[in-house]
Amino acid sequence: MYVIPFSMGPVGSDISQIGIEITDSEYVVVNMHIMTRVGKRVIETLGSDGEFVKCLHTVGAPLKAEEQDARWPTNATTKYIVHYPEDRSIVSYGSGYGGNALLGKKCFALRIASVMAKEENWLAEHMLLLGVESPDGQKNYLGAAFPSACGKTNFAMLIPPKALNGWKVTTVGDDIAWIKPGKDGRMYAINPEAGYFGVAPGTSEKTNPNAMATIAKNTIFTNVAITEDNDIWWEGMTKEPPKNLTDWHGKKWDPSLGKPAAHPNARFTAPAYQCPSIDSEWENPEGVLVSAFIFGGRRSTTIPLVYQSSNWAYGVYLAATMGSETTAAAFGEVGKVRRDPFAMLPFCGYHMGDYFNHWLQFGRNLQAPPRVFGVNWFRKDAEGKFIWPGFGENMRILKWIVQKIRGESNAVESPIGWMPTYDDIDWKGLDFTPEQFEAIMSIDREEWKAELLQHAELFERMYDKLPKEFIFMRELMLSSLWRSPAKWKLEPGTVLNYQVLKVIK
Ligand code: TSX
Ligand code: MN
Repeated sequence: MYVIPFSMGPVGSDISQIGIEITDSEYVVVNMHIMTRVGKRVIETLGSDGEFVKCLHTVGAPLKAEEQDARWPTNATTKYIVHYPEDRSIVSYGSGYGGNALLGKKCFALRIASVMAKEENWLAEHMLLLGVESPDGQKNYLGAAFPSACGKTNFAMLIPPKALNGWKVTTVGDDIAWIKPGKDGRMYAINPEAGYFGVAPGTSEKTNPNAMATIAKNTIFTNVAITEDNDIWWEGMTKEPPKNLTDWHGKKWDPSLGKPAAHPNARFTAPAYQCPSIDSEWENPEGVLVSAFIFGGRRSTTIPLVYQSSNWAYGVYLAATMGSETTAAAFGEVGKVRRDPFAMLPFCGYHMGDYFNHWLQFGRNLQAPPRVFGVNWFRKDAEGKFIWPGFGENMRILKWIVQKIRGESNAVESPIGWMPTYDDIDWKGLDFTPEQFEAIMSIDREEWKAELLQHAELFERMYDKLPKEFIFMRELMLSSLWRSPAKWKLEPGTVLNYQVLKVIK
């Protein structure tokens, strides 16, 4: 067995927490050394209060030879991933899969930490953290939560289009944020991790050049395909697969069988500091000041490209009702909206209703709660084609968001919150027409009535603990929808009647 003392967060930071994992897996040892801060310096910090999260992991009892999986370092048929928030411990049996074996990540930094956070008045969130710098050198940090398969790592490492000269995005984290209130009544966040455990398929020079640079060395690849010259490959890395691949099972890959060469959930484990866009403050023990949250899912209809909630409570509502359309047949019916509140459904260590109340109260206690935005990069046209180019072009939306929180950009009131008009977005270097903008921003009354019915369905499932604010916010939205045009549109240049308030710093 191996004993791994690790710190989630910079060693010695007030926001950081310590864990000790005992495991029988070498795979876990090497991955933990990249994903967390490991070693003697962790044990030395432990002295102050002696508190740590106890993590026990085994891949389990060996199976008969014919039952063995060729690649995954797991041996058992039954898995038990058990969390004990009361005594801050985790026991994981029978799985070598990252989320079940690298116990600092989902088990500790989200499931156990979310319980600690509730008790101690902070937040442990399934969020990326990024910095946005404008040409004048001003910088804002944002947290963003998306369900899986929405491109969180790509967004965290976004490279702005050339035409948006001088705008820069920096990466603090791509998966988890721990957020504490500062003495100044604002929110400060750290990335408790030290590396990226990213999904490999789909990652390429086109979709995420910063990730490709990050994984150029010192990286562990899990369940990828191997090329003739012992390099790695996965679906989406290049347009055409190289010849003579070895698949993730270690067998010669036959493309004619229609099966992927790399496992769809193949991973890279890479040190965060190798990312070209890593933020200068990413290891600041005080954390970074968070001025906004972004929430979004994969939705082909209904949800507009971007909108801002009118206040904190609506922001919590927006995040609580977030959903994503299923893309893989493995998750049941394709194209159905699955609600994933705050992208935390699999990761919250206690009742979701209590969690919503914690968020509502957390914002109420702050002098200046962050602004809250909803986004949807995935709306489709009548032909089923994505309307929005996405990826680096998302910088145009980020620019509007950041200027909005600074009091430098405009918005109009819609039935669901504040929205930019066509004229409020910087279109330099992109051919995107007002008609396309309307197609991606309009609010369809019938679609939204159906949406709100689904919210009611979600609320029913947690009825006894649901914040009563949600009932009234839903009701208010419903009545504004009923009384607005059937197809609510943004009229460019004609409805700019809302005064922009300068935020007092
Ligand atoms: O990560 C994505 N982002 C965020 C990037 C910062 N993806 C990939 C999702 C799977 C992990 C996206 N896919 C995004 C996006 O903004 N948008 C889309 C949809 C899309 C896909 C392809 C094209 C346009 C939109 N265009 C062409 O392929 C040419
Ligand atoms: Mn995640």
